[in-house]
Amino acid sequence: MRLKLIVLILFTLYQCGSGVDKSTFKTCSQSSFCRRTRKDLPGSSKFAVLPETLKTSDNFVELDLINKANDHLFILKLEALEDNKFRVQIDEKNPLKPRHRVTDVLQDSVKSGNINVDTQDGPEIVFSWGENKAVLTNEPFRIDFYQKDVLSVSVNAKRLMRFEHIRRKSDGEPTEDPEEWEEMFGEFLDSKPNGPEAIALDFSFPQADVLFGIPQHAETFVLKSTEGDDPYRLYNLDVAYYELESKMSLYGAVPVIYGHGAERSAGVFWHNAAETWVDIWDSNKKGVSSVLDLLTEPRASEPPAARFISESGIVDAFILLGPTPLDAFKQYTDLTGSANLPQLFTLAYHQCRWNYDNSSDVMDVAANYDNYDIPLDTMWLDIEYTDEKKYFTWDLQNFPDPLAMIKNLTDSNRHLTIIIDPHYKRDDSYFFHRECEKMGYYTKNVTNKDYEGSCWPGPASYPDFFNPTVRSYYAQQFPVDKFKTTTKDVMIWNDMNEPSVFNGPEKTMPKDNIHYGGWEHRDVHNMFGHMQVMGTFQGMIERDPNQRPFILTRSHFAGSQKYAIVWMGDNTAAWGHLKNSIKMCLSEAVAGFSFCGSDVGGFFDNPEPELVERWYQTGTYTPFFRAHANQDTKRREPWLFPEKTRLVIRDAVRKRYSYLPMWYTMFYEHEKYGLPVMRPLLAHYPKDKESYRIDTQFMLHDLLLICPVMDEGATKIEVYFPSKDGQKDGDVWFDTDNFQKYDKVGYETIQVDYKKTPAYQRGGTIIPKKENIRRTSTLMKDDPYTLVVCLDKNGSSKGTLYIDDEKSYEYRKGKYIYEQFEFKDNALKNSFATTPDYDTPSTLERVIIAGLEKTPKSATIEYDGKSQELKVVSHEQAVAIENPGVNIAKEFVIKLNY
Ligand code: MIG
Repeated sequence: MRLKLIVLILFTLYQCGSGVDKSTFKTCSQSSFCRRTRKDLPGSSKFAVLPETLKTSDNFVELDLINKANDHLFILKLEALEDNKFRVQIDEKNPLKPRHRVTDVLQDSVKSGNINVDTQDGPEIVFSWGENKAVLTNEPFRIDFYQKDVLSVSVNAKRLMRFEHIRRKSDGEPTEDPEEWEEMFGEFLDSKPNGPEAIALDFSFPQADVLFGIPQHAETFVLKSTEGDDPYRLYNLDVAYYELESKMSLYGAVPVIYGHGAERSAGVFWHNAAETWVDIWDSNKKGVSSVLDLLTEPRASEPPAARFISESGIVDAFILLGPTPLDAFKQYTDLTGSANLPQLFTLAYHQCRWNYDNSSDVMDVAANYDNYDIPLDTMWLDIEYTDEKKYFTWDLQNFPDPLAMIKNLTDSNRHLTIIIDPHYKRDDSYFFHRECEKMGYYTKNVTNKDYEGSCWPGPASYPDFFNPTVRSYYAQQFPVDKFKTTTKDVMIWNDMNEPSVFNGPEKTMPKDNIHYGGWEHRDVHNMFGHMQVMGTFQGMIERDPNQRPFILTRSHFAGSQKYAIVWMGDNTAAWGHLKNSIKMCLSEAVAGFSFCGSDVGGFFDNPEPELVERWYQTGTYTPFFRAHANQDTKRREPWLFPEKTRLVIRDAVRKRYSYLPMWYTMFYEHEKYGLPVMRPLLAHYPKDKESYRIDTQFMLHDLLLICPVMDEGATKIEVYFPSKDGQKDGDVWFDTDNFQKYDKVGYETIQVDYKKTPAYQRGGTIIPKKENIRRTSTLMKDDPYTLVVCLDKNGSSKGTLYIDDEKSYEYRKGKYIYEQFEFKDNALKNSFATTPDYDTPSTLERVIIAGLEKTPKSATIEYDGKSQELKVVSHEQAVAIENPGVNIAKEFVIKLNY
């Protein structure tokens, strides 16, 4: 009883108020290492390279680096990597004890290549690899990276490097900050047994106008200057009621940043999992923004720059030299991986709520989707399905027969996703706890006892997912002979894995907790969730080796995209949060997380119908499309709204389903090529400076330009059509609703009634769709395809289509169809890079062509040596070639007849 009360109080505190509780979380000045590092000012650096120590091997070079203020020695290791990448590592030469190095993030395929030493006498050493050059200045230490002779990234140009060597307290080295050896935050003591061990380094981007990246923040896509403000923080935290336009940390932390300008993009991946703060100096090349700017002297032009400040670990920075934005994004996924092709149904529509109360609630909601003719693929269960928040158990009162309930869903081709959190109830009657305690699987506190925190179940402990044995033990819980109340169709949601600890400092684990290998939580905090999702992934593979796992995770780090997808956590039902969801997903996408979305409708509070309508319409075009709501909100399934709203929701969801072949193809290409699915405009229009700061529009691949309506009461919006050359040369665009053509660059006012979501297909592309919408995506598997051909200014276009069994790993053995389409000289042709090795009954049902100058009289299809006349139906702004009927995996040509 007492326990329930405490949980209730904590919970109420958590839920109360509708604003973030800033006092729960540190500012930079409340964090000793951030505070003292921030006192370093640009100017002089104490670090110098000792050129006579140069050691070369085939794949890397090493040099000693000295801190002239105290003669402490470091090793600088330089490695050239394939495809315009470079790695810079700095560690102590003779550390008192080893410093933490991140593992479990980099792809095995990351290999160093040949590096040449071009010059080594004099004040500089010049290295080259491929088309690139690195110029190392010995004193003060600095490295300039040139891509094809263009200076693209400079390291330590602002002279802000800091490297606190590990020391003994008894050595009494001079202190810079009273809290170097022990730190208080409110009532929380951080014992800091290693003392000060922070590192910092700055990176300048001479070619850039804007910087972006380092999710997860509720901020604009383009990063803002941090002068006079706190740095952006990367420290995974559970922040309820998070505010917009804030540099505070949220649930995920991905330390990759990009600089972009008209000629070039470059990036830096800061491979460090400790708490990190990032200072931003933005470009002062930007235009005049106020009268004051006109009156004041312009500052000397300094390129945009970023300083990474981490509490511990080593300097391990990957320099990504682009030169295009897409090159840089690809270089990042070369290092950290790209998402596996998801099962197709996961790209369809999901319904969640905290909570569906019992089995009949779940089944009723699913049935109502059928009654109201709205497609749905997945129902979700939040924490209340468990027996007293003991994960891997069920509340058998409310869910008396989970298998029957799951069967009810799967019989109608649906799935269930359930939540599994990383905190485990300290209850001796709970097998998972008993076993973890007995086997020593829990994360330890500073006195090396099992760490005990508080979360949903009350007193709880946290498996040490960093330990491979613990991960295997956790993974073993998933197979259905163990987790008997589930089936192989059940997917997994990992929440609260920052980790969230109700009674911990900043609502997370103390930094002096101890993980596998003796590392402090401080060293690895940002990876805790990453290690859990590795375990979940392993468990789902052990459950069914031939089914692609689907995992939603709240906490994430660089590389988590290989295992799980992400969302924006506890957003609010407010217009600003709708807009924010696009900005945040764009930042996630360039940091490897293409499969991303926000709680449709907003988690906290009750949305007005109009907001719900606009959120669903936006959700049509965001990769992860899930409605979700907090416990104390009104029920808000689509049929609980007025009919108008319900029909808007229905249209939005059905539109999503019509585009599923495109989504699936994009995600196949994401796995194959490592490029984001959701893209900022600058990815394709790098020279268009106006487009850089636009983060309320986005592109899907290079196919669609999406301009969702995200303002209350809007009757029109300003759509920006980007330019290819930074001036007047643009693409042509076709409104996806009616194929109206826009051949223009710049802003255009578009009228939007409540039904309208401006979305434009780029001229020059071909998009595969399915137009018979059914109750679930699985039912549409063998349905026929429609190809939407939008012509460019030369009357041609290209596209792709990917098909497989939508579920298994057979595609890795070649069981798939990957098809190219090309329209030119009045004919549409397909071709296959590899012979299709998957049988599909799907045919081609229709070809829509927009942008033709004249309407053809008819069309002729040729395949299998036969030819057949086809009917062409003329619509206002496009023509439709009806029923070609050819199997989609056959080679064909369709010619237009005039
Ligand atoms: O502290 O599981 O972001 O989606 O409904 C709240 C209950 C815990 C936070 C997640 C939210 C989920 C909720 N969880």
